[in-house]
Amino acid sequence: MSPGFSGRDRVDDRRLPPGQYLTEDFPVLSAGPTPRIPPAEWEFRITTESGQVRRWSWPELLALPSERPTVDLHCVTKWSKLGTGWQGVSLDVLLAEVDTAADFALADAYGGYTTNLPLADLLDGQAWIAYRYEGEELAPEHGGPARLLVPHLYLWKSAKWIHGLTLGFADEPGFWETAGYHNYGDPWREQRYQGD
Ligand SMILES: Nc1nc2c(c(=O)[nH]1)N[C@H]1C(S)=C(S)[C@@H](COP(=O)(O)O)O[C@H]1N2
Ligand SMILES: [Mo]
Repeated sequence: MSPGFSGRDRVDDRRLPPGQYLTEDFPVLSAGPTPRIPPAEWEFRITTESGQVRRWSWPELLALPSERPTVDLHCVTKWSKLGTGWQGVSLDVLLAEVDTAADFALADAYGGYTTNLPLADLLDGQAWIAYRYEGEELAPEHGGPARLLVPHLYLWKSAKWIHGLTLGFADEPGFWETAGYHNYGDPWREQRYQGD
């Protein structure tokens, strides 16, 4: 049997964006040390364009309705991991509680990491504040206690140790976007670097 002959492999090929390879393990990619945030001190906040701040404590986040998405992950360093299982709160639920007409979001993480996205990419079932992975608490090295999960974009957009979102009308580049990575990062259009 040649590789790629079975139905299963063909399905996997269709789920693999251009230039990516499949991996079974879950690599850790962090630009700095892993912050340790005690849940009692953790909070998630959304700051709107008018300067209003909506905050959720850890128990408040856990009390919100959650979803269990199964998604494919695509890292710009070219590994993809298919069918990963998460639990978290949809950004639709959180953003419904703020009054905004903003076009862009800048996500910021404990430790200082930032990444920017159009607000539309956080809506309509496309993004979560994820706090469980494959039935377990999310490990600190993968962003625990909670991370942003935006699987339709390259994984650098999924800020680990998420702390908040700042909403506005200007698109402010984040950590990797300032360093030359693509502003949007669609893996299916292979938007790795500025100019792709
Ligand atoms: N806070 C923070 N989030 C981050 C990063 C980081 O360095 N700091 N790295 C990003 C990159 S480049 C990738 S590929 C993924 C890696 O997630 P993982 O370590 O869980 O595989 O996290 C993203 N989120
Ligand atoms: Mo990455």
